[in-house]
Formats: sequence, structure tokens, C-alpha cells
Amino acid sequence: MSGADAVAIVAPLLGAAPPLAALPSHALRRVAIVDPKSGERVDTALCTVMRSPRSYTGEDVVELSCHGSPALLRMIVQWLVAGGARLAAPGEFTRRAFLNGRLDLAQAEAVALMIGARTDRAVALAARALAGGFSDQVRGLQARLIDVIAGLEVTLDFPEEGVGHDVESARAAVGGLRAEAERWLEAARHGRVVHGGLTVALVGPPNAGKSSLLNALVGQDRAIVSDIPGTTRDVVEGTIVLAGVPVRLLDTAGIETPRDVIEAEGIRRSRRAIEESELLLVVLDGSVEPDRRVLGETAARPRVLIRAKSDLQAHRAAAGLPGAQPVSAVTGEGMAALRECLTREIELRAGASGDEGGIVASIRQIELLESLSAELAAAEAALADAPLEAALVDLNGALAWAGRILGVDVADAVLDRIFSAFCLGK
Ligand SMILES: Nc1nc2c(ncn2[C@@H]2O[C@H](COP(=O)(O)OP(=O)(O)OP(=O)(O)O)[C@@H](O)[C@H]2O)c(=O)[nH]1
Ligand SMILES: [Mg+2]
Repeated sequence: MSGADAVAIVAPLLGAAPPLAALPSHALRRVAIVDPKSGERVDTALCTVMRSPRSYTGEDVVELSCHGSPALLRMIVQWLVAGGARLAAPGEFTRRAFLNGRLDLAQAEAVALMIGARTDRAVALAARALAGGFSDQVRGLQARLIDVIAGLEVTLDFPEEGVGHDVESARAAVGGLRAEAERWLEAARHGRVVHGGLTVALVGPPNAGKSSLLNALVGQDRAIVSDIPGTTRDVVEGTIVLAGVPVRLLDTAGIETPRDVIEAEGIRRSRRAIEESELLLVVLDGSVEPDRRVLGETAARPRVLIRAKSDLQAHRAAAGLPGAQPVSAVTGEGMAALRECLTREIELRAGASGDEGGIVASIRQIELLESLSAELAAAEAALADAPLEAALVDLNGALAWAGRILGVDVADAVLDRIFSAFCLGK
């Protein structure tokens, strides 16, 4: 419960306990929870009052830790609502924390990042973002930008006096800031992969050994394997973690001319899986003539070629597949090399562990960092040959983009979008 009336609304549920108002802030007390109408005891709980401004939201907060029965919790919530509270909207606690200055917007987004983290590496990234290190760096950049802007304005107003910033040193300073913003952008792109993971589709002709390879990679019998071509109809998923990044593997139906409507639908789903994947594992049976159709269809996409069934006698034409990795799902030959190859592909997109820094890797942050870098690059160019006024417009633009990272001057609609992605209440 958060808000000025939180203590007053909870009080009738605590029966004869000493008044909450007398409870010291941030202390835990064992309380009886009673039906406020009948006075009948329904639970024994722990209660904490955290008084404004030293609480998550910055408002008075009361927390009850009850036994977790959904029926009991529903009753208690109904009594609180009857007493004047209302249910929180998704992310409303964090939104209030932001509006009350307890967190900046980058940190508020880091809360969602932490809740959604699926690997140790993603947790570490969220923890760094939550600690506010990135926000401090952005504030540092703002301070240096303001310095440059102020210096240039003085130069503009008093050109004869030799005070203020000379244009050459301002340009060098802006170049340094631009390089820094570009490093953040790179880290944010890495962070996005660390948090969101990567989708990899296994594609190829029927019977090539795609499902066998999926099972070998996840170490489980996820997909049905048989020697009948067209065994896999629907897309089958498995998830593995490589380089600290969740990798969603999609096993698909073999691509060929469909023999019936079910196969046609399966192939349509395969193509959709190809579309939504960042990387393809193109699986070809090395013991038969390689299928040119799948090779052609996937040529323009990032892909790893696999010569499957490497334990069998290789077909002479298969030797002509440049760069195809020999792998056997039966003997395990080439599996370690394939994992290493996939790990390298992930590190290309996510960097090595830690490269992602502590930047909240939301699309919003990435777009803001793109705008910030572009505006700084424009200012740098303007300082080389345009009138000072033009450079100042770009520098002030860059300052505004940096502010938006932290949540200054951000429209309500943007806040709605950010916080609606949170779970209820958080
Ligand atoms: N010798 C050998 N046989 C394999 C290997 N991988 C798969 N097979 C066999 O090849 C046949 C097809 O395997 P699947 O994994 O079902 O192939 P798929 O590409 O998923 O086939 P569809 O789902 O029909 O498109 C099965 O009989 C497997 O036992 C391998 O590495 N070595
Ligand atoms: Mg299959």
C-alpha cells in the first residue's frame, strides 16, 4: 500500500494491535489480521511501515506479509479497497518512485529489466543499471556539454575578448563526447541481446537431421525424430544458454514442395520462423546430394551451414559445400565445435560477458542514444565549418536527448508505455 492514507486504511484490519501510527518506520511487527466488520481473526502476518520520503515510492508505504493463500489475499485486498484504497496499475509503484524523484527513468526501466532477467548475466546487467552507474555517466556528459555550450556562448557574445571556449578545443571536447555516446550505444545493443536473447532457427530439407540436432543441443528429447521425411510439422522450441545469453532454438518443418495441406502449413510456419530468427542453422544431410533450394532461400541471411550425419559416408557433392561444419547427432562428433561456433556468433552480437555495461537496453534507450550520437556528430561537423549558432543548436539538442534518457521532459504517453510493460503493482 502506498500513499498518504496507507496507514489509516490498513489500521482497521489490525484489530486490537497497538496503533500503526506508533510503529517506528522500517520496523517489522507481528500483527493479527482481522475482518474489519466482524473482528474475526483471519491470519497472523508481518507488517512494516516505511514513512515518506524514505520508501520505494517516496510516499508512506505499508507492507503486509501474509500467508500466501490466494483466497486470503483476495479477502484482504477487498477489505483494503473497501476502506478506500484502489488496485495499483502495472508499474505504478515504480512510476510513483520516478515521479517522486526516488529513481530516474533509466533506473525505473532497470527494475523491469531485473524482473525479466532470465540468466545470471542478465541479472548482473540489470543490477548495474539499477545501481545507477549509467545515470551518473549521463549526468557527467550533460555537465561537460553544458560547459562547452556556456563557453561557446561567451565566445559568441564577446568575440574580441579572448574569453570563453576556442572553437577548436570545443570541437575536440564534443568529439570525445560523441565517441562516448557511441560506446554506450554499442553497449546498449549488446545489452539488448544479453537481456532478450537470440532466436536461432534450424532449417533444411526434410529428413536432414534438424530435430536430432535440436535434441542434441538441448540435451533432451524435445522433438520427434524419425526416418520418415516430413516428421516435424509444427515449430518445436528449446532454449539453451550460451555465453550467458538465452538462445531460443526453433526446429522447423523441412522445406520442400508440400504433399498435403498440413505440410503446406508446416512449411509456411518454417518460413515465419526463419523471418523471426536472428541466425539460421542450415542443416543439410551430408550423406546425400545437398539441397540447393534451402541454400538459395537462406543465402541473404546470417547463417551457419551444417553438414549433418557426419558419421555416414559423405556424398561426393557434399564436399563442395564450403564452410559447412560436420556434425553427427548420433556420435556427438562436431557438437563441441558447433557450440563454440554458436558462442562466437552470440559474442558478435552481445560482446563478451561484461561488455554490455550497465545500460538499460530498452528500445527507448537505444533510440535515444542513436539520436544523442547523431546530434553530437552534427555539432562536431558544424564546429568545423558552420557558424557557431548552428553548432549551438545541435549541442542544445544533444543536451535534451541526454535529459530524456534520465526522464527529463518525457511525455506522459512515453511513461505509459514504459510502465505498462511492468507486472501489476511493481
Ligand atoms: N547416422 C545418422 N543418422 C541421423 C543423424 N541425425 C539424424 N539421423 C537420422 O535421420 C533421420 C531424420 O532425422 P530427423 O532429426 O527426424 O530429421 P529432420 O530434419 O527433423 O526431418 P523432418 O522433421 O522430417 O524434416 C532419422 O532416422 C534420424 O535417426 C546423424 O547424425 N547420424
Ligand atoms: Mg524434424
